[in-house]
Order: sequence, then C-alpha cells, then structure tokens
Amino acid sequence: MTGSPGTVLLTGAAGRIGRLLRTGLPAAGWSLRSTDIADLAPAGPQEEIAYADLADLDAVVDATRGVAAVVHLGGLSGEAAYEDIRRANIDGTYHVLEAARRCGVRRVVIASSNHAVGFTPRADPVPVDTRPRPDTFYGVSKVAKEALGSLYVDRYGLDVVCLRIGTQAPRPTRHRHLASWLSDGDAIRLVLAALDATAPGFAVVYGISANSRAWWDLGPGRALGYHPQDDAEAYADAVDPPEPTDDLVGGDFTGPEHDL
Ligand code: 15L
Repeated sequence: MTGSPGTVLLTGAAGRIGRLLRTGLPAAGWSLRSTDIADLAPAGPQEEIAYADLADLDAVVDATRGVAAVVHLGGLSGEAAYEDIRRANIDGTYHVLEAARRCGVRRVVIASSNHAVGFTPRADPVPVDTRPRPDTFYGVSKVAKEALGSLYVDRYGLDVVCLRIGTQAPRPTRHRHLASWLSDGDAIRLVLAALDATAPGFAVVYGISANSRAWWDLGPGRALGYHPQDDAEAYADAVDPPEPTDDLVGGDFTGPEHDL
C-alpha cells in the first residue's frame, strides 16, 4: 500500500489515458505531478505540471523527487521504427524505474499492452504468465518494460504493477473490441487499484473491462483489487464484423503491414 494518497508522478499525461487520469486520480484524493513533452496547460485541481523528456534521466529524476508513486504511461503507443521505440519506450522506462529507485519511490505502475503477447492465439482465457509473443517492435518494448519492472522488484524491492492494456476507448467499434475494450471508468479503476494494492511485488494484470467475450484472464487483476464495471457486450449490435486477424490476441498488429 502506498499509504494515504499523496502525489503521483504521471508520465504521458497528454495522452488518452493520461487525460482520463488527470481528472480520475484527483477525484480519488491523489495529487498529480503531470509530465509530457506535449502541452499540458492549464493545470487542473490538485495538479502541478512538470515537463520532462523521458529520454533525459536527470530530468526524470528531478520530476520524481518527493512523489509517493509513479504512473508511467509515457512513450510511443503504436508501432514505429526500432530505434524510436527503443529510445521512447525501453530507455524511457529504465529512466522512470531508475529515478524511482534513486528517489526512494516504492510504487510504479507501468502501461504494458496486450501486444506483449499479441501473437498468442485467442483462448479462454489467456493467462498473465503466458510466454511473451510480441507482435511488433512496440510489443517487444512492452515485454522489455515488464522485464525491467521485474528486475527492479527483485533487485531493489520496488512494487511494480504492469497493466497489459487492451483497447482503451470511449466505446467499442470493432468486433475484436468486444474482448479487448477497456472503458474510461474502468481505466481509472484499474490504475487506482494498482496504486492502492497492498504489497503487490511484481504483478501483471490485463487491462480490460468485464467483457463477456474477454480473451484474457481477469483473475489476477481482481485479486489485486480491480473490479471492472463495464462490459463491451452492451455494444455488440453496433460493432463492425469480425476480421481474420481476430484469431490472434494482437489483432491487426499481427498483420503483414508491420513486416519490414
Ligand atoms: C495498444 O497497445 C495501442 O496503444 C492502441 O493503439 C490499440 O492498438 C490497442 O493496443 C489495441 O490492441 O486495441
């Protein structure tokens, strides 16, 4: 447990989930130090803005001083050139964890992704300890982020919760989303659970809503205190038809458009 709510360093605060948390975390009592390389003004209630490039370890250490926990969403959110992915996602996560260690911050919540296991065939359900099967360099970076988290737990005693997020969107639009959707409200509930869980050590949980057609095991998330309230099934009549890539967890990230 991180104790009574204090200040959370939020990286990637300008992104979709970042914007949700900029209201959701203060509403739950947390203060925020929000960072990004994109514009974040104006600051909201209980929020301080501190621009920091995740590629700059010293800047990340400065931004981390005095916080109670880190929620690390920053980096690239889709496939890109290998060097760009490495710099933004792998080096950036190393800097966040190393800054947490140097500043004595015990709790780090990391945005991983279903694409860490994207080439896994659909199953009911895919467990969290299935072998890494990244579908892209982006997926490889998510595997690396989880591995870095595991290292900092075992070597330095941090608590690191990795969220393998599915499809975070206001509503499902594609057939795959009936399994992969994470609603706005559940995204906030998921991060709050990861911040509040008592002594999780190293944990990986799937970040999806309580979807009737889920392919991923929500058990470890529920055990951590994540109790999703939404279900993509409510939109089942309104989504696009199934696609051939729906047979694999990563959907169209597994397709040939990502071949080199
Ligand atoms: C992700 O990790 C991406 O950031 C997002 O753009 C979606 O592609 C999502 O996964 C998904 O699998 O739907």
